[in-house]
Amino acid sequence: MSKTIIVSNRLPLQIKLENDNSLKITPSVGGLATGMKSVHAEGNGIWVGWSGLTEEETDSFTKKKVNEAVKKEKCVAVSLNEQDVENFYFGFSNKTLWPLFHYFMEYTEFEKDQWESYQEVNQKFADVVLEHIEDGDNVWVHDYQLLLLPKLIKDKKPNTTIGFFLHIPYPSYEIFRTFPWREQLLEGMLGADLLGFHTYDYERHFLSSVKRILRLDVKFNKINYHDRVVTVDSFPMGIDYNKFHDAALTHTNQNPKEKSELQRRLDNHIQSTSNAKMVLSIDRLDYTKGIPNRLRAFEYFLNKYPQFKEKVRLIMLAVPSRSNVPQYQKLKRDTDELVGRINGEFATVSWTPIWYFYRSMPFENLIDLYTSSDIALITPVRDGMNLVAKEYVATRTNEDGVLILSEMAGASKEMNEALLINPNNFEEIADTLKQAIEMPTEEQSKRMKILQKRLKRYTVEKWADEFMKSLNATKIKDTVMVST
Ligand code: GDG
Repeated sequence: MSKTIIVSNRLPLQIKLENDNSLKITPSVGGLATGMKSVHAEGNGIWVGWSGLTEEETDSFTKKKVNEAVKKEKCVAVSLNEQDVENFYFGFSNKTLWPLFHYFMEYTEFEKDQWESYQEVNQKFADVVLEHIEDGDNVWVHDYQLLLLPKLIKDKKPNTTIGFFLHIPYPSYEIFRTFPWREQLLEGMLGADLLGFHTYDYERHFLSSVKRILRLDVKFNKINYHDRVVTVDSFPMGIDYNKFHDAALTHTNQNPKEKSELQRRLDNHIQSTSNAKMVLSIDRLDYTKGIPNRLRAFEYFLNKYPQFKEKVRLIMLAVPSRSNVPQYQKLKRDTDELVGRINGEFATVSWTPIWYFYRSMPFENLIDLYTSSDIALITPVRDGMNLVAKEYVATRTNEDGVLILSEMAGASKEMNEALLINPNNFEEIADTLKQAIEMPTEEQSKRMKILQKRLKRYTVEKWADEFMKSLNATKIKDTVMVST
């Protein structure tokens, strides 16, 4: 019986080596893990990825233990050393591909050593996949760390059906053409039978690069490539709607004694400020998320509309991310400084305009934040999709609340009922914030209902299901070649 092999940079498991050398393994609860659950559970399906522990951290005994433990979760670990992690992950993936694909040319490094490491590590992933693959199997590869993997597998096992999904934006041809190893990267991706993107725009940009760089024949969303047809399509990723909605419902009916410390603080704030509006933002501390823009726009808002002083508070959760990459360290310094400056300038004895949390929070606290906030202010300068925007909507069980969303987030393509803004336009953000604060509840509810209906229908499970259906369909259509 054929199976599906899922491949991603990290396994969907948190693996921690405790001080006494024992292992603590907890399954990840993120969106991707949820969406892939049914694909992974089916038959002999396995998930291939890095465990998060380097070879230097694990002696042969521990390595054996890790392998046995992940096997129980139907996972297989790819072994990476410190050098790989430094050059492939922090290097090429996060200093070259991540900034380039998010249009941050000025942050993009083109280092040959790191490119070589990227190729080597993609080969390491391929070797593990090839050890477990049988003719007729499906492989579903995820994200920008593994762009070369489809070809490495296809060359050795032409009878496997390979899908690839990119979780970040695919940039326009004018950006992509600057990449020194552009042909190899495209050919790596074209090893897949189906290439999926979050939006039609990313799909379009990819096809344009293929046409102009490789000069391949493209008809609609099909590419003639050697003796194969590669299909390209968009699959906007959804969320586990019920998980967020149900958690919010339980939360609303919570016994006061069960409330978290954070929720008590939020409640106090609501009482002590006579219902001042709460504006929420949640993101990894990443330069693509538009955090400084948001803070400057909030400062501009307080200056332009002083009537809202003491009447509005921004709660900003910034989750630590890639903190050994210099640009992320700079962003942290800039953010700390901006928050300090704004709070210093506007705070009164009874009011601090920004509550800033630089940490990761447990799921329950995320729900506290989502359900207590009147407005979500999500302003990335580029974002493949942005699931936070969708999660906020799912938790609005009373159908109130307003979502302000950057038009540069993939999610904006499906969320027209949000208030869409250009993240670089301070005035527009400030005016939209005022509009959101003053929006009548009937209008909030009208917009929220439509957004919720759509999210409820196109969940992350549905996303995975549609992708797999399209992947299986490529097997049948394989023989129907596009005329050249
Ligand atoms: C990439 C793309 C694309 C956040 N803080 C905490 C926490 N989170 C959870 C959120 C949400 C997820 O992390 C973040 O997802 P996003 O989609 O917003 O952003 P990226 O991490 O950049 O993800 C993005 C995504 O891949 C999927 O394809 O949408 O465009 O960049 O689910 O809830 N979860 C917990 N504590 C936190 O403090 N528990």
